[in-house]
Amino acid sequence: MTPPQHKNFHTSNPETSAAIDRSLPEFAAAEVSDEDTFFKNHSPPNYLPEIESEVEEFIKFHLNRDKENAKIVLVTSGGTTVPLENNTVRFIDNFSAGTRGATSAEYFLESGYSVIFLHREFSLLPYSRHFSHSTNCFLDYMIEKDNKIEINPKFSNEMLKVYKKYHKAESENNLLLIPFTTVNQYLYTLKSICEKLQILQKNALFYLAAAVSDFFIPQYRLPQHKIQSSNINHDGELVIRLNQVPKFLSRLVDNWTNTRAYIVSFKLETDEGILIKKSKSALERYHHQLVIGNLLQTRKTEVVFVTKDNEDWVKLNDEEIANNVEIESLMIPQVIKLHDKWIKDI
Ligand code: 9Z3
Repeated sequence: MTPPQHKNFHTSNPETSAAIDRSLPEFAAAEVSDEDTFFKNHSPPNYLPEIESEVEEFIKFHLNRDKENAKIVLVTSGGTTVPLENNTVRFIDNFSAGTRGATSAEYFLESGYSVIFLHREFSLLPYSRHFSHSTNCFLDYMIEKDNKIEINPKFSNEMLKVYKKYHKAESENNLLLIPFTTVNQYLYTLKSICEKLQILQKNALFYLAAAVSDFFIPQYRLPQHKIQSSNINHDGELVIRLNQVPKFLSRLVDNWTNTRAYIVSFKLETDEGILIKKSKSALERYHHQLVIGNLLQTRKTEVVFVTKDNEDWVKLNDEEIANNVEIESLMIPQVIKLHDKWIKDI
């Protein structure tokens, strides 16, 4: 079976239709604390139907290949933006480069999972991450020889290793890249992919590593045009009011996914003293299977797996750190072990 050809979507430019759309009703200062209200009051990205059919095709392809054993993981990755204007000149963003998501996706692929990679456009991608965001210009990986361009022999061994893995994933149609930029695009696309994956039941795994904004400006309050520097108050300040992004995880667990799916969320903190407590309370609140806690400062060398009964730290030792071992190479086998146990027991 020939793998389907994927289209390229761009999510980073504001949708011009949305940018001039004032037809959305002026909602009475709606309390956007609830997920249903969010979806009622915000329009879906206009490219969503195309993404939905790509996702459907991808799932169909894998079910046709091996109905009983096809395992698909949805990996979310990178930060979401919060536009401050409808015709977006400025937006709020966060630190996430998508390292966790892109690296984890590679280890899932190596372990036989197919991956839907829902990522912030232009953040790190599986495989190309090894070269795309280095401090080298990509042309530094090349040399000119006899008026032809070649890979610099200095890098060719490393590149060949990565290329082989990339080529395997591509030629076997095991990796589907789906982009987002804004928090609205993220939530709509996430909901849609979750619903499509219900058919996989317990063979579906959700690995939610994206750093999703907690606050946003609802569409009914978003200024149409660029905020002017004259928009200041008496104290010379620009005041921006942000609403809370709905806690989508409860809907994801209770409604969007099949109750048999295995769901992993991440908890990010900066204060060591509250990491475990907050991870546990997320687990109790949303009733999913695993929370992986991490601190901003140490996220590349240690994480904690919090389940109903356990707290297990996964840490790189000094030798592993010196040898540039990626913590995801230890995390993903653990996640897979938990997913396998779930599949067996449920
Ligand atoms: C994470 O905690 C990820 O591990 C990181 C990865 C974002 C820290 P990088 O992209 O960083 O490798 O630079 N992701 C989840 C963060 C998050 O927003 N979690 C929510 C929360 O903490 C729950 S869904 O409240």
